[in-house]
Amino acid sequence: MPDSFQNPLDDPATDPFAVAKQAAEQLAEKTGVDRHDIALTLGSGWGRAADLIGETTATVPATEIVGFGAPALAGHVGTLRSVLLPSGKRALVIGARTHYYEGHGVRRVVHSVRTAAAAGATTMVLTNGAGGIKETWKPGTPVLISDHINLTADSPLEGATFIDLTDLYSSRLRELAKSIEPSLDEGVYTQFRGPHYETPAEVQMAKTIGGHIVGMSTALEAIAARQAGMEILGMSLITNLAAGIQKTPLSHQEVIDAGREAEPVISALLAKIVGAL
Ligand code: 8IG
Repeated sequence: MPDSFQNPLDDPATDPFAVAKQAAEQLAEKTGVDRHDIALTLGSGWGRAADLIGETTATVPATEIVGFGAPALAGHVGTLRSVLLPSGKRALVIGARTHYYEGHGVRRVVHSVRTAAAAGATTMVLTNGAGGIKETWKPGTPVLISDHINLTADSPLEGATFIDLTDLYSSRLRELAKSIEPSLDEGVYTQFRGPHYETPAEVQMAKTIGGHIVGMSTALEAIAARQAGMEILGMSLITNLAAGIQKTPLSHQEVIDAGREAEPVISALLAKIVGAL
């Protein structure tokens, strides 16, 4: 890698899968766990699930693993945790999401997913905080992602790589989640580039084309997870109604507060679901 690239993923000549393999090796070395079975990306509002799913056996700052950068937001903890589940399975908890809006390119966005796959994970749990288009969803409502619309105009796939995205958010895992919490609703996640929230007109567009949830993550990660052959469970915490659906302007602080308030409940729910995976 030339010295001019701080992160090898930023060098177009680098194979991102080779970097993910190297990252998985470093992770195995630093955690003492050779293989992980399940990986979870915990978005805003979901962080506490890491403490509830099992016993954390190792915590590694993401910056010590190749391909990961420093966290963009102070509230986004940049760690990778290895957790021993009661079932004996090993979970990799990714608290270090790189968002597309950070502008480092899609390779960096999906690096954690590819690292999890290279570490052996066959199930990818993707969670996020998001805006809701359905008026019946109050802030604090957890929702299963049933499908997505990718409005980033980008893809983690490079070159002529054609990957089927049917049943991307596993109907089997959605049914399993609903067997644990029958009141869980489902919706189509629409990934916008951000970091601005949508205009009310854009929210109406998302609604018209079949979206129910608006957010700034997850869809690109899900595509990479499918490419890696993982089974995907996606969940959104509705922290706010999308612009124009709620009558008052969106405030980042309100979003944070709603996430904080819902966190114990939804984290406990996620822990139950993970226990059944
Ligand atoms: I939290 O209303 C959260 N993230 N795009 N729109 C988009 N992302 C979000 C929103 C929202 N709320």
